[in-house]
Amino acid sequence: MPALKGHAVEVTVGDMGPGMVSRPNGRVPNGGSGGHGMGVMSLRATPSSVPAGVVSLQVANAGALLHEVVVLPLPTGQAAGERPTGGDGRVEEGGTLGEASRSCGEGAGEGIAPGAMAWTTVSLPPGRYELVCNFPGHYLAGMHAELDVTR
Ligand SMILES: [Cu+2]
Repeated sequence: MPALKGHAVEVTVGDMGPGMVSRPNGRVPNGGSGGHGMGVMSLRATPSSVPAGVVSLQVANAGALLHEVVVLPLPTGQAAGERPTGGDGRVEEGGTLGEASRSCGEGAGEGIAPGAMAWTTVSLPPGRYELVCNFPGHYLAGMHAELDVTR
């Protein structure tokens, strides 16, 4: 990965792997509902708050499935995870500010392979943002995190 500009945000995406969603009793450990039988997935960003300006997202896929990270504005009064999903299990991507979905590369691609990294550099004004994985069902399975940009 090349040296990235601006404030770095490390993002780790993950899932419990396909083995965890096909158990004989059809239940997911820890009682997670997991939406659409996709199991429990996660998206974590560190730090969760950065100063306004140039921000570089460095995404590591620690899971067993393809993932991505899309940056969306978070409307006033809405928390991460509250975005409505359509029948395709995805959220609206209107107003997307950036995306990291290219294995071992920058910007938009076909998804980040298991074990691979991806990155993107965006310029963010102060505000609240949500990082999401918009592969079908992944948002409902827990792949969202708030990112706050301060003045
Ligand atoms: Cu995902």
